[in-house]
Amino acid sequence: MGEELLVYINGEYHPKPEAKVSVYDHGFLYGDGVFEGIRAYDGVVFKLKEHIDRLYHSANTIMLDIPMTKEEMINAVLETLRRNGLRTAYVRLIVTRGVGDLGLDPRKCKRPTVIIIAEPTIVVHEAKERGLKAVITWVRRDPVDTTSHEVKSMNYLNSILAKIEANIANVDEAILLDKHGFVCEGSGQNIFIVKDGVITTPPPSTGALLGITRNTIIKIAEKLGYKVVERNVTPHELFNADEVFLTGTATEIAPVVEVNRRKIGEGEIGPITKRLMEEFDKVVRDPKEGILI
Ligand code: PXG
Repeated sequence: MGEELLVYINGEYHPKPEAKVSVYDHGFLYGDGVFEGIRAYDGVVFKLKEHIDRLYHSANTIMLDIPMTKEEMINAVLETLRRNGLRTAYVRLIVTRGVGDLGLDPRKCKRPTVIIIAEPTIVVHEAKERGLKAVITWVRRDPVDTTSHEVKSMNYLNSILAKIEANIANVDEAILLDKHGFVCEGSGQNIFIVKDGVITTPPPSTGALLGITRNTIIKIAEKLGYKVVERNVTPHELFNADEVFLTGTATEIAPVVEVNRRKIGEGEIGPITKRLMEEFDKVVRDPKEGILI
């Protein structure tokens, strides 16, 4: 199955084994580009418009002129899914500065490279069903560093270093603090804590990405009648929360049951997390919440 997949590169579809970009592409040489991870559920591309908006905002900040309108980009994503016969999928949309020379100067890059990969599945956390173990890593998020925060750029070394820390500690995920020592987010997920029925998530001033799943969860939680607060969270509050969970497009909702060897709550998936997971599962399949393939 995998080898029959078609990958979109600059308007053309290439079989997966032949889907290649130049070593002179500045996305490869410098991480000079932006991307989105998007999911489709049963024919609904969840929050596609929001992902496209974020991609274009990221591109605008790094002065990368995407050579397509948003509408053309949406159609290209939908067409890639159709050509691959996929109704449930994980989509990676990448726009790099394009092919240049070995210097940094982006003026040498005449045309951005647009890539759309659609895979039938992505499993980020096999431990999601039983709850994740996590460690707080030494790697920090810097809220004023555009490459690690508001701009969803191709520079993910901080997140990868954090993930390496999790691997070394033999746990599932890493939690990053901001430069003040407040809890920020996971390597590629936003974080929430639940205490006495109140749901709290760190503000973007910590350097946390304004995740599309984060927004969805806030809306679902409020609709279910929970109080949701955005404020700084200390590691102490994290250790002593009743429930902790991570959210992201790839991860969806992942309960966290242990942080730096401290058991969270009862050490199992909490009732509010469970409730949100059930509701999330319905929302992502709602045609009103996305664009139909
Ligand atoms: N924070 C960061 C730093 C992210 O990269 C999220 C939060 C969640 O955002 P959304 O909009 O998806 O709810 C992300 C998501 C992965 C993976 O394998 C995750 C992301 C990118 C690439 C891979 O989990 N970004």
